[in-house]
Parts: sequence; C-alpha cells; structure tokens
Amino acid sequence: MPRDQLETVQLQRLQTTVRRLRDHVPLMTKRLEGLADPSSLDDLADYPFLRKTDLRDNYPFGLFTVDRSELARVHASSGTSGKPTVVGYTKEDLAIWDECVARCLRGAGVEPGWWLHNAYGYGLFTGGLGLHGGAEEAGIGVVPVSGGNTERQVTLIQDFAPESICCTPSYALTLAELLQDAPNSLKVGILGAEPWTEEMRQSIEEQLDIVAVNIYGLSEVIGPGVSCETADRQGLVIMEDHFLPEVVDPDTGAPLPDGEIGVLVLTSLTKQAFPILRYWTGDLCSITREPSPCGRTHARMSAIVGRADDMLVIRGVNVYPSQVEHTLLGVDGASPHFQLVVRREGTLDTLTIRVESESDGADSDALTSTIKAAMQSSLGIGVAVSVEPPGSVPRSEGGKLSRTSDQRAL
Ligand code: DLL
Repeated sequence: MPRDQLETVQLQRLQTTVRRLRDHVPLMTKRLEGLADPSSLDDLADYPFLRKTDLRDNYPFGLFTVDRSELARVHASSGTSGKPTVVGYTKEDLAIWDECVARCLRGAGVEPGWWLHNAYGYGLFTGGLGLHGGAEEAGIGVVPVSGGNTERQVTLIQDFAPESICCTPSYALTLAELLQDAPNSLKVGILGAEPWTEEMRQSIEEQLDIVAVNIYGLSEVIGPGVSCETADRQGLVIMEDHFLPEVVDPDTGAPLPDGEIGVLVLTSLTKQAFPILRYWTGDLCSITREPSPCGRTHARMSAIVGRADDMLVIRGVNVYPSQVEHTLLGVDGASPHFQLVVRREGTLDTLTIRVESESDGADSDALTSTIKAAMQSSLGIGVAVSVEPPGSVPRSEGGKLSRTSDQRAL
C-alpha cells in the first residue's frame, strides 16, 4: 500500500485505539484527560508512554479492555523480578497475530507445503504458539517440538526432514553443534527473541547451511511477528498496519528522525483485548520509511543493537553486549560461544570475556592477545579475556540465553 494510504488507515485505527483505551481502562481515562483524540499521526507524540511498570502495577488484568469471558487466550512473560506481565487476546486478536506471523514466514521464503520445526517454547511464552498459529495460517506444516531435549530435536530434524526451523539464535548454535556437518534438510531459519549480530548470523548460516532471518516481537505488543526480515534481509519489515513505530531519545523521550538509533516505542492499531499506546519497549534500533528493494512500503527497523537497560558501564565507557559480540566474532579462531562476566572491584565495574576457541589445539595465548587488542580498538577500553576449550561456556537449552553473567552483587 502506498504510504499516504497506509497513513490514512493508521490514523483511523489510532483514533479507534485511543477511544477504546479512554473508555475502558481507568488508568488511561486518567492519563488521557485533557488530551484530544489525534487528528494527525504527529499528535501521537503528545501522549504519555506506557511502561512495563504500568503492566506490573495493574497486574494481572487491569489494562484489558474486555471482560475476561471474552478472552480467547492469555500469555505472560516472566520478568527479572516479581510478578509476570500478563497479556490477553480475543479470538480476533489471535487471527491478526496469525496473519502477522504468516506474513513473516512467507516473506522469509518459507513455502506453503513445507514443514516448520518449531523449537520456540510452548506455554506462557509467546514464541511457540505465536509461530505455530502463523505457520498454520500460511499452510506450513508444524512440528511443535518446543524447547529443550536437544538430542531428540536432532533426531526429529534428521527423521522428519523439515525445510524450515524457528528458535532462538543461540539455540540454533546449540543444534548446529550436535548436527555437526551432516547434511540436513533445512533451508530457512526464522530466529529471534534475543539479540544477535551479523557475525552470529554468518556463523549460524554456515554451520546449518540455511538462510537465517531475524524475527522480532514482544508479548506486550502481541508476541513474535511485530517485524521480520524478508529473505533479502534489508531490515525488519514492521507490520505497520497493526503496529505504529516511533524511535525516541532514551533520555528525553523526544522523537528522533529516521535513521537515528533510539528506543523503539510501539502503539497497537487493531488490538482489542489489550491495546497499547506508546509502549516503551526499551529496545534500541533505528527505522527507515524508504521503500524496500523488495517492494514493501512498510517501515523497516534495524536489528536491535541492545536494550537501554543492557548497557554496561566499564570504567566510564558505555559497552553493549552486542558490540562485544560483533568484535569477538570478527576474530579468527574465536567461536561464537562466549559469555560476558561483570564484576565489581571497589567502585569500578570490570569485564571479563570468556570465549571458547574454535578448536581444541588452539594457541590460547595468541588468541587472548588478538581479542584484547580487538576490544581495545573497538570499545576503547582494556578488558580481561579468558580463552577456554570448546564446550566450556553455557549453551542455550532451548530458551533465551543470557550472554551476561552479572556478578556485581556477589
Ligand atoms: O521474545 C517474542 C518473540 C518470540 C520474538 C519468538 C521473536 C521470536 P518476550 O519474551 O516478551 O517476547 O521478549 C521480548 O525480547 O523486547 C527484545 O528485548 C527481545 N527480542 C525479541 N526479538 C528480538 C530480536 C518475545 N529479533 C523482548 N532481536 C524484546 C533482539 C529481540 N531482541
């Protein structure tokens, strides 16, 4: 759809969403007091942000706009502390979600009639059931294997010969290790739910011999399928007829121009049970509204470069785990299995990078100095490096892998 038509649709849907929230959610009635309904998309910037703490404060169903009897499903994400955040869907919401994920899969090159090995966790996490519904909608057969039990997953991939797979990028690496170099049937991987870099993509593609595309989403907004790369991988195409993106300054909240990196803020345009206005995702990326070479007119976002709250301050220098991954995987002989250990010495935070060498017999002294020099030049600080034999660093066992071990409180 040409952008001017798309923006007309977006504005109508935004007006409906604002009215729905004002009429049905006490918190929003209060917050929107004195604010007129939007008469242009630019008015969006006048509304307050919705944050994760608002979801927690209104646990479990305080932000829903429908009675619980109208809900078809709930999902929840376990935060790092306390109560989970709960999200709800009507039957129509589920149909929209399926459509978004179906678009992701088809754009990624997954064909009707193929099979999808779905190794995202089933349950309260949105990954498993989200990809499941989208695949069924698109006519793709699902192997609903869920996360974990890696040996069995490998057997199923070998015996069922699925053409596509979805899981976290870190779990794709775990599976690749077990599949070894044996030929496999996989052609496309739809990977996301955690940050990963181009270097990690290359490594996964080489090991599994697949095209790996990046899928993004979060339960507060709908789940996976908010955006996804197409097979030509020119950024993640946002399902902009359902979700309105903004990128704002992490400190001031002011809207940033296209191309600048800031916090992604998302507004749902069609959701019924749990609409959200200006949800502060905390994820850092940039967006472009230039038409894509593949012909799509929807805005595209860059890969997530980090989370505003992921940033480490190592001796006064801001460091994102994704920067470390990017540098590390550029070093010959370093494997994609690494962990960042943050400790506190006195008042200073220190960073140790644990990384496995690619092979058993590697010269670990030489690799250590190469990595140290690479980090000094890309991050501007010295870090400690521990090169370890293959198999020493924790692997993903199906879910999201935390690359950072924060030992500052110990
Ligand atoms: O992770 C939904 C999902 C499932 C996305 C399967 C993709 C595939 P949550 O558990 O609510 O939902 O976590 C959302 O995960 O705010 C990001 O910080 C991170 N995240 C999700 N996808 C990506 C990605 C699902 N492609 C949080 N790249 C988000 C980087 C991602 N981070």
